[in-house]
Amino acid sequence: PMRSTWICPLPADIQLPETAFRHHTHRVAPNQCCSAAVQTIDAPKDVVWSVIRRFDSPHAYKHFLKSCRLVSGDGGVGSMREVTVVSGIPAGSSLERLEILDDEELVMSFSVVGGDHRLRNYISVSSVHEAPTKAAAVVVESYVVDVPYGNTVEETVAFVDTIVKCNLQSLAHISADLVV
Ligand code: A9S
Repeated sequence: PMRSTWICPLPADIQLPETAFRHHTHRVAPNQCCSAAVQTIDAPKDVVWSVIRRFDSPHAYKHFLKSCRLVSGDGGVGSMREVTVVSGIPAGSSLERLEILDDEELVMSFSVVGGDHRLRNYISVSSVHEAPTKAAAVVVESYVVDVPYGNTVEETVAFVDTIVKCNLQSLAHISADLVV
């Protein structure tokens, strides 16, 4: 019988406070996979955080999303949103719950609780840090998700990593533009 294990997918050599490793350590079941992406952004961390913290507005920087509406809550922890996806993606909508919104530590986390797509039990955690060279920020985003029936871990990680990296690049552009 296989049991779930605790995994931190961050590169071991990355320069981050110890708390970051804690926020990005996930419980991963045998039918799940876990990965992370890191993005340096040419903007102060508070500017980056101001974009990430808007649970009602993920389509401000996630280009695969067409619209978002809050279906419950006011944008605080426990709020639910329904996002719709742009055409060309094999999905229609996703129902998501805000799990963590920490304005002190700059950590946000949401989980996918429904929708017509294949990323069952997706959980994402994002944290914002000050880069060693001050004016810049470093964003770390990690996730856990079920490996869809008929797919491999490698396929699933490749698919999700592509979306997450794309979102982080877009976040970098939008945050940098807010500074100028
Ligand atoms: O929204 C995110 O932060 C990350 C991901 C991986 C979102 C993926 C997605 O919204 C699609 C882009 C529609 C792809 C979901 C929930 C399922 C997909 O298949």
